[in-house]
Amino acid sequence: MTKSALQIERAAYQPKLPKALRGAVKVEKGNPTESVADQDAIKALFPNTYGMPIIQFAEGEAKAFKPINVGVILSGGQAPGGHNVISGLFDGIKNLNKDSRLYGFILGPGGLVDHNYMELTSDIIDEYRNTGGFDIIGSGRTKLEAEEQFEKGYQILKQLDITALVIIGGDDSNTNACVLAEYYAAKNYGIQVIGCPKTIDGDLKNEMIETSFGFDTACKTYSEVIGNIQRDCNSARKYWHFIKLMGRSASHIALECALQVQPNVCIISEEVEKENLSLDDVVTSIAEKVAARAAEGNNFGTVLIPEGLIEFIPAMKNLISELNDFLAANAAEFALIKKSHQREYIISKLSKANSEIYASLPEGVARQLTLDRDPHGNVQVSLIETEKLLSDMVAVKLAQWKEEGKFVGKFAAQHHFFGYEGRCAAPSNFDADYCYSLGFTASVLIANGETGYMSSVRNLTAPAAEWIAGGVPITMMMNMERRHGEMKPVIQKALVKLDGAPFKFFAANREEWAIKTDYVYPGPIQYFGPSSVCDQATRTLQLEKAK
Ligand code: FBP
Repeated sequence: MTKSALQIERAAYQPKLPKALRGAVKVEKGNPTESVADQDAIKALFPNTYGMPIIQFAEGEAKAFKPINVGVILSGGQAPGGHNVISGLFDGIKNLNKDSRLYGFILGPGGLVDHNYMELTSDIIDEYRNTGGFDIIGSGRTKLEAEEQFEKGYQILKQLDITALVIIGGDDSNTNACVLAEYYAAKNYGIQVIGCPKTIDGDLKNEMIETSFGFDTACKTYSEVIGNIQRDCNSARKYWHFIKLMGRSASHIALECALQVQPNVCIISEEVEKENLSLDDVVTSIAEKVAARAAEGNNFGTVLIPEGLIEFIPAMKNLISELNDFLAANAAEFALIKKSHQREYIISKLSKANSEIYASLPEGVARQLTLDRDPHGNVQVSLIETEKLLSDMVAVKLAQWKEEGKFVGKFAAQHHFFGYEGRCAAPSNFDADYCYSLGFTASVLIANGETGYMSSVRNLTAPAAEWIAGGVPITMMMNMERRHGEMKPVIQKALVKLDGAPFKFFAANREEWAIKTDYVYPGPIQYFGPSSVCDQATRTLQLEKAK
């Protein structure tokens, strides 16, 4: 395999571990825990894995461990650092006993069900240390929920003498991990299941999980490119750039990028929902900024749009929710309707209010809303061109204002969607260290016989040596939500908190950023050089922790 100069240098990077993981480890257990909501329902569904204590590791005395065979799955969307979780896990189980073995299931949870696997030896692991991507074994979005899938998984685990499985994924995938842990515990199969918090979206977080891995690198990658666009737009002074950023539900990515680059406008979906704004309100607020800048002779700017926006506009949310239930219940009939008749068909089936909203949407967006849901029942918001929808509507509004004499400038838009550009970037030092620590932590949880836990590494704005490693019961993060028309136990998504420090900082500065051209150009991620440039956590984490 030909490698770039950076890849060659980067392969030699030794990720930093928390002090407690550098030698023998002692396990400290806290009090019993409760789920974040719907306690009775979650307790009834997870009788074997509910209420377990939080675990923290400290320096301890050396012990001998038998060799263990462990399986690993990469699940869901790619996020920088996944390979380091696997290398941390590999080094961790070899550290317990050099004869331990690691198996990777190919292309996500489907690999477990279909018995598609490979052994991950040290030669393979060494090729992937500190690299981006999930290509070592691939990823997938198969939802593990049927008993038949669990049993098929058990067959191959038993055959390979695997006694622990690590699922590296986001909220949906860790929900899978929890369901599987419960099932294997209930059956007494002797298989532990441990989760690791992955997602560039940053929405798998709570007190014990300060951030999901990949968020740091992805946001730094997008911020570099947005910074470049801002310099271009401040040079040419003729375009408004509408930039949609990934983040299926929460606006953490858009907010973090806004904190890094200081754009003219950044929409935060959670605020749109709270203020009960309509699509027209959002469009008007952008058009007002365009008009205000034009009045000062500045016919250029940047607008950051979170990918999930459409689902947070209350009227659109109702529409999507009815569409989800309708399409789940009538999938076969809908599949038979000709493409050219689908719009009319949907209009005729929805309730009056939703049917009117649906009918008012541009053709393309209406079609995008009926595309297949992902296996977890989510609308694939990455396929909805919100950046174009908003800029088209802003253009119409400004044309109207021009006639009324309220807009004196010119408006020309460029569109961008940043998502895939960052999901497989080479992990920043932060993600390289954090991921390696998460994987290593998973090995220690396994060594201590735990199941139904998520690997947790905290105190992340301190130097890595002071990070706190341990485990948090996955049931603690769960609540009941409607999916595919049914109530299901799922990990509660962490949305942007409007009373949290990152949003407050943004809100306090956004009016100034809107009118002034006060752009910040963060530049590319640096892997070598002063710690102030190479090892900084995200602005979100820094603001959240600066209490
Ligand atoms: P995960 O939640 O699985 O980490 O995926 C996040 C994400 O990158 C979202 O930001 C985006 O909406 C989605 O994946 C796109 O996934 P796909 O390419 O599978 O449609």
